Amino acid sequence: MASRATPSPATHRLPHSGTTMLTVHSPDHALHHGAAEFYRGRLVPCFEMPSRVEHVLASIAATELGAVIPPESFGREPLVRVHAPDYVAFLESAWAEWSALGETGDALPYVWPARDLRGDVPPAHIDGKLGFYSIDAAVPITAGTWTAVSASADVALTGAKLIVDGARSAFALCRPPGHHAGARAMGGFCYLNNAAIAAQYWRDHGMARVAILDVDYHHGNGTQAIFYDRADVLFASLHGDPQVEYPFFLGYADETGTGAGEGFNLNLPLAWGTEPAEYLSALDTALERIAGFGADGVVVSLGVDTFEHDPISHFKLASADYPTIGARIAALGLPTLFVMEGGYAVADIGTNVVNVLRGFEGG
Ligand code: 6XA
Ligand code: ZN
Repeated sequence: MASRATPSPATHRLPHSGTTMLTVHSPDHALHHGAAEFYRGRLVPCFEMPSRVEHVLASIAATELGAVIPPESFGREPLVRVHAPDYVAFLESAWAEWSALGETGDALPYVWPARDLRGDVPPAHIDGKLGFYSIDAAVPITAGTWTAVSASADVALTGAKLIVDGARSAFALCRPPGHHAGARAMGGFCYLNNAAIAAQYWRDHGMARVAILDVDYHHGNGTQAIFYDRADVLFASLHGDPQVEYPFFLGYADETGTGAGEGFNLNLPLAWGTEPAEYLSALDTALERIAGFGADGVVVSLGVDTFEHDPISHFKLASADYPTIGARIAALGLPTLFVMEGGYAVADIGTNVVNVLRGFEGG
C-alpha cells in the first residue's frame, strides 16, 4: 500500500491535480429514479433522488480533492460473493417481469413472508418475488434500476481496486446506496450492498482482515447480517437507536456476532437528538475497536444523514463537525475506502461529504 502523501500548499491551490483522493462516479446512477416510497401511511416522493449525487459532484469540483473517474466493469462474480445468485437474478429481471404485466409505474412490494408464512421459496409471480426479496416498501424498481445498482457496485469495486493497487484512499460515490441490502433482500433505498461487496473484494485480493465502519444515521442491517458469523470482517456501526428508528429490527447493542463471528460486530445505538460531542465519543469507541482488530483496510459506509437538518433523521451534527469525523478516521492510519450511503438534506449533502473527505486528507 502506498503511504499517504501530505498535500503541499501548491497542491491545495490546484483543483483536480490528481495527487489527492480520487472519486469514482457513474452517470448511470440517474437511471434509477423512483417516484415514491411507502412511508408512514402514504406514498411519498423518494428522499433518495439523483440530485444527491449532482450536489456531491459540484462540491468536489469546487475543492482541491482529486479527479473524478468512471468505474470499471466487474461483472457478476464479485456481486455473488456476498449476495445469493437468485437474488441478483431477481434484481436483473424484476423490471421485465413487472412491465410484462402492462405496468408502467415503479414496482413496489406489498406483501412479505413474515411470521407464520412460507419464507423458504420465492413465489412465481413478480408480486410475490418483490416481497420475498425485500424487507420494506422503500425500494422502487424502475426500468433503469438494474443498470444503476450494478454501476453503483462497480463504483465501489473500482474504489476498492484503486486501494489494492496502492492508493491510500478513495471515494466511491455510490448511488443507490447499499448498507440495508442483505444477502437476499433489498430495503431502505438499497439493492446491492456496495460496502460489503468492496470489503469482500479486499478479502479476495490479499487483505486478511477488513473493518467496516458505518457512520450513516441508520443501522447497516444488511452489512451486519452478511458478515455476522465471520471473524475476518469486523462491522462497527453508530446509528439511531432501533428502538425508535429504522430499521427497527436490527442494530441493538447486544448483537455482537455469532459462531466464529462472535465479538466481531459492534453496535452503538444513539438517542434521538444526539449532539456532536456524544456522537464523536461513540465514533472514538468504534475506532478503538477497529484499531484493536488489526485490519488491513477500512471501508467507511459514509452517510451524512446524521446532519441536523436531515429531513428523515434526528441527530444534531452541523456541517462544521464533519471534518472532525474524517480526521479521526484518518488517524487509524489504514487504507480507507469511503462508500456513499444516505443523506437527504440535498442542498447540504455536498458540503458535508466533502468536509469528511477534506478532514481525512488533513485540511
Ligand atoms: C425508510 C427509511 C430508509 C432509510 C434509508 C437510509 N423509510 N439508510 O438512509 O441509511
Ligand atoms: Zn441512512
